[in-house]
Amino acid sequence: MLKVPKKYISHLAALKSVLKNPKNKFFFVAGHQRPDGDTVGGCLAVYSLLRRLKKDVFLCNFDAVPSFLKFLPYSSELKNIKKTGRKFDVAIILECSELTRFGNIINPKKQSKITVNIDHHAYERKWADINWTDSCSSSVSEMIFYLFKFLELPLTKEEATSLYVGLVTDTHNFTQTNTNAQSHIIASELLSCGVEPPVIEKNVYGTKSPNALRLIGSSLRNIKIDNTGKIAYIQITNKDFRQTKTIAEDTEEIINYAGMIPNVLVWLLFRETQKKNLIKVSFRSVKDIDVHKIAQNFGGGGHRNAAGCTVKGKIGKVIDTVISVVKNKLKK
Ligand SMILES: [Mn+2]
Repeated sequence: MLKVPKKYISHLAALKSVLKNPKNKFFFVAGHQRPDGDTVGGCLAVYSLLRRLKKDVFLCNFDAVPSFLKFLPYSSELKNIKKTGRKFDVAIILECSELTRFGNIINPKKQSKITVNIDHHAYERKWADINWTDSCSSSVSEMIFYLFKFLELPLTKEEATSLYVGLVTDTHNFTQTNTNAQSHIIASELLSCGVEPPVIEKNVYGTKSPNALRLIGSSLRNIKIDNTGKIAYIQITNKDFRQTKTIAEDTEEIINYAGMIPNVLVWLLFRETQKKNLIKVSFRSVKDIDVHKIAQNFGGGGHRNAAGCTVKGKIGKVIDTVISVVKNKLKK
C-alpha cells in the first residue's frame, strides 16, 4: 500500500483540520471551465468525501459535464451554473492555477470563509488560504487519492472510479510524460476497490456518435504540416460543426491524430467558438518542448506537453500567428 508522500503532510494536515471542524458545514466545490476527466473525476470524489463527512456540498462547474463523463457516479449532482451569490464556509477549487479559470462562479475570498486550492498545473499560483499544489503529480485525482488516504477513508467503488478516470485521462492511458511508477501503483489500488477498466474505456474512449465520427473524418482530411515537417495542425470551423451537426465537445481527442505523424514535435488544434473571432487553440508536444510557455504568450497555459489558450481574430490569421511563434520556439 502506498504511503502519503512527506511533501503533502503539512497541507493535508491543514486541510484535515478544516474538514474535521464541525463549524465548517457548507462547502463550495468546483474545477476549471470546460471540465475534463480529471477535473470532473476529482470534483466528484471530493463531493463524495464531503458527503461522507456529513457536509452540505454545492458542486458546480461553469460548463456542463461532457457526455463521455456522464456515466460517473454523482455526475448529475454537478450543477452547471455561471454565478451564485451564496456564502460558504469553505470553497475547494480544483485545477485552477489562476482563479479566473473556474469562471468566477463566486468570488472565493468574499463568499467563503476559507479557500482551498488543489492543483497540479505548471507554475501554480498561491491564491488561497490553503495552497496544496504539486506540478509533479500526474493528475489532481492522484492528489485526491492521497487525501482519502490521509483521512483514513477507504475508497468506495464510486470514488475509485472517478479518480481512475482522472488518472487515465490526464496521463492519456498511462502513456504521457506525467506517467510514473507511482501512477501505476495508484491505479492498482483503485482497481482493488472495484474499478472496471472495460466500462471506463467504453465510456471515455470507445463511444462516438456517427456525427462525431464524421467530424473526425472532415477534420483529418484537412490536416496541415508546416514546411519544416515538425509542426502539424488541424482546424475546425463553425461551418464544420454545422455540416456534421456536432459541438465543441465532439472535438475531444481529435488533436492526438496530428501527433501520430513521424517527426512532428508540436501539434495543435484550432477551432472556432460560439463567439465571433474567438479561437480556441490546443497544443501538444514531445517531451523536451514546453508548450505551456508558448500558450502563456497568448494568455493561456497548462502543462509542459499539453496546453491551451484562446486567441482573438479570424481563424486563418490566428493560425499564422501561433504557428510562427511555435516555429520560432523550435528554432531555438
Ligand atoms: Mn488535471
